Amino acid sequence: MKKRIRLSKLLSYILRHNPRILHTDVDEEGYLEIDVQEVARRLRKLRGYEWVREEDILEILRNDEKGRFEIKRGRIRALYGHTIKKVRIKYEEAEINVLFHGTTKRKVARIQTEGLKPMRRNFVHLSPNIEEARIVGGRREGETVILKIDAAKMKKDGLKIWKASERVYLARYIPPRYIQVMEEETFHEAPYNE
Ligand code: HQG
Repeated sequence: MKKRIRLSKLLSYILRHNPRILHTDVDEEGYLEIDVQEVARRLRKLRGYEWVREEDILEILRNDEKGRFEIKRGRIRALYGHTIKKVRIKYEEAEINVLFHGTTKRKVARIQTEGLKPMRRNFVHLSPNIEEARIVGGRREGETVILKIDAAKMKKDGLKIWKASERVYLARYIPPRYIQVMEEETFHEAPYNE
């Protein structure tokens, strides 16, 4: 794997799940308690990361194509994906009618009976279009299935959905009645949110 991607994945892991790797913690907004310069210094102590400079981290944070990170006053955070329970980021509410969730075929029956759950993370993660959902589902082994979520109906019923980045939306839980399993033949009906 390329050095840059390796570092990006490590930063995601630290910020979302395990800041203790850098002998520090995140606050309730998800920001790491040490600044980027100190992050670089501590990363260099890890085997395989002796090359990391502050600029390498900044470049990854600023150019991440999925909007994974944010930096404020020299401190960094992940914007979604957390398993750390105390992290409570203030997201804006989503203005979107339809969302998608990419998963694998073997999970579908359970999702249809019990709904979409956050599992180990703090939120259920959703995509604004089918292409994105396909990438998410495709990370896992097995046939990808795309679920269509009626976000407009959820909102009408008082259930909240938030926007974490241009490519990632979040919900606490999606009850089965808002979930529809998509068949390949209906994919051409997209785009839905224009
Ligand atoms: C499934 C990555 C059985 C769910 C991605 C998923 C995303 C259920 C898995 C982001 C279930 C959880 C998050 C139920 C949900 N029964 N299975 N009731 N409810 N599931 O990794 O959405 O590149 O926590 O379908 O691209 O796959 O890292 O969620 O398969 O944006 O930035 O349980 O992480 O972003 O898996 O991925 P995950 P996810 P990054």
